[in-house]
Amino acid sequence: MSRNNREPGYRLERREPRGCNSRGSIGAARFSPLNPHSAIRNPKKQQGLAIVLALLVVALATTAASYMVWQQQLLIRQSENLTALAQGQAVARAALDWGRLILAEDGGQGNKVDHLGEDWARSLEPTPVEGGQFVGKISDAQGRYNLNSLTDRDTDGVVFRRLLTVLELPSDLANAVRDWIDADDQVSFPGGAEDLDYLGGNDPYRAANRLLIDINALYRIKGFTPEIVKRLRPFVTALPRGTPVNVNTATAEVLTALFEDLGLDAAKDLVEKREKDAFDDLNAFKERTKTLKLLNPNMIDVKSDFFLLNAAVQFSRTELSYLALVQRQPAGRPKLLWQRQQ
Ligand SMILES: [Ca+2]
Ligand SMILES: [Ca+2]
Repeated sequence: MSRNNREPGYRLERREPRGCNSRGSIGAARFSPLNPHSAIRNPKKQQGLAIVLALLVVALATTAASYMVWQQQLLIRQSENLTALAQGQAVARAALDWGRLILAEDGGQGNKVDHLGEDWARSLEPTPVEGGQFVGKISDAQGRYNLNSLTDRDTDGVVFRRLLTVLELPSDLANAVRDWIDADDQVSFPGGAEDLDYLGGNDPYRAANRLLIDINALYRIKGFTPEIVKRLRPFVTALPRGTPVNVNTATAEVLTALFEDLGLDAAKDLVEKREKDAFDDLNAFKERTKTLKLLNPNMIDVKSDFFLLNAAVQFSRTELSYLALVQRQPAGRPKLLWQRQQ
């Protein structure tokens, strides 16, 4: 038979399988895990492949299990945090209620005077509760200068200007605050500012022309920088109406602002003596300061209607701090004007 006449299957019957030697064994160089025939024909290689696959499965299973455990721990931690937050908020509300009760008790005794020797002024020591603790503090908001008094009681701004001077700040800022609060658009001189001053900037806005709700509004008033607000903040407040300063709770700086000729050192002496012997009424205060020139008799009192309540709560990993402003009522618990988390 000629070479060209051979039938197509002739060479296949004779040819040795690829990768086999003459005795039919499989060459190592030809082994491939993708070639099932090669593994099937070598038990050792098959065993190795199985081990590799088993290790791979174990590794994947371990990774999946670890991920699931991590996810579960995350959910448990989130759940614990939410529970601690809810418990902390409940304790903080209870602490603020405690403050209102203390103030109601003080006000219910025919209250004629508020001073720092009274029960409400004592800070509540850290008090343990199950899973945490809280502290509480009441402070007299009228121990500070109320900026809203610029449209009521301190209408000429003489006391506020003096306070600014005592704090080494520009006294003209007083007119800018008064213009921001007062209803008209007449610019006070010097230092005042109304709509036209605020509409010309890159971020135009108008003067509020109403009482301040929050000290942070100072940032929008002409002339106030973050440094000035920071310096002023411990000595001022914003209450819903004009109020006198309680001379029994005012700081030395605020007391100095009430007089034309009281120096800061003399005011500190006054505060020191006051701590041992509070002013029972305005006459007692006037008697003790009779050699000094009071700037505005409408700006002094010996009792207060507005108080700040602070409650700090630590519960598990959660720490919360709340500040609230309350107004004492003729009877019952003081009215909550606002509260916020700090
Ligand atoms: Ca009192
Ligand atoms: Ca105005």
